[in-house]
Amino acid sequence: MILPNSSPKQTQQHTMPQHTRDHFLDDTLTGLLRSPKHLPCKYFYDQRGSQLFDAICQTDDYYLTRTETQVMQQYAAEMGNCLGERVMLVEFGSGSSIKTRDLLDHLHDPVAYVPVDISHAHLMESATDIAIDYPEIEILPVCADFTQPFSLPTAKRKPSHNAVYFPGSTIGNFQVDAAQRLLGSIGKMCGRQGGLLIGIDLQKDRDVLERAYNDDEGVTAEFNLNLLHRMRRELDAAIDVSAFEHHAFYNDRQGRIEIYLRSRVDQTIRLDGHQLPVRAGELIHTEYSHKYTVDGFAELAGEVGWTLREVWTDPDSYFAVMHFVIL
Ligand code: AVJ
Repeated sequence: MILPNSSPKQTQQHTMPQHTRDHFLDDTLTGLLRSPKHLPCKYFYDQRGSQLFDAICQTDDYYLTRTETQVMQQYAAEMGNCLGERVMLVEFGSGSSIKTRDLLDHLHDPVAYVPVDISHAHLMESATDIAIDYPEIEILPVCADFTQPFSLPTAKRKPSHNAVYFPGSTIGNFQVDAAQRLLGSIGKMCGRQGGLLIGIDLQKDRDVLERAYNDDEGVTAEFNLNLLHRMRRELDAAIDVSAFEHHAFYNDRQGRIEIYLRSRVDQTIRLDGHQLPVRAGELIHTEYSHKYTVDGFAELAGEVGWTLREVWTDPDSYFAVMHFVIL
């Protein structure tokens, strides 16, 4: 991978992905030996999974990305002002970095942009695209699993402060206690004067939520099932993928969408010498997507040191982008 040489300011930096085959195998085995069975959603995002996620974002039913993008476009200038001068902007789960552009366009003399993503191919592709379009910003891609500690790269110029941009309501994938721990460690990583600009999917009508995770075109189902295909591809697992189906619903007591793979038949998954029986109708949990209220999320973040500065939402209040600071 060669980054374009349009500016001497640009450097390339990327560590190897933390997600070796061994981690995938370990986590998969551990999850399938548990009862109820579970597979971590972070493994959705291989190359195919990342493509499928982008396709989900294009469906009519999945309102999140579209709505968040609208909010970003409408309020990017205000957000840029809030983030302040000479920021080093670190993006968690940068994916294809589409929404980032609105923000980058409105930052004031940014010192560096650090996209962090688990998918190496996706990361380098989008970092290259950004580097072409923003030759004046130092781009420092980091391939990492942001649920694990990683160190920030050093920019050539000294930033006045660090800010994390965490879009996409990805924080919703974490259980509430884990989400809070992650928010706390983001605070530590940012340090003094740290900032956090985070996208949050808000609680709303059940029908709207459930349609978003059961889209008409079946892309979300394909995305979920890709995890099993990936196990076959990368771990040589023996699975009858065609006997599994996508199952997603809103749990309003917990305020979250819950996503499962359900086997239609009794079958045995063979993985790394293990035989893992799956009963007909049994569910394998793959993902939670928590939905918050603005106040509820502000309280959660407040408990680990973040002070809410500003909130931007769409007219239907489907999605919020919230700006926090460390005082
Ligand atoms: C990428 C975490 C925001 O929870 O809505 C989309 C992932 N899963 N459809 C979400 C997802 C199923 C998505 N996030």
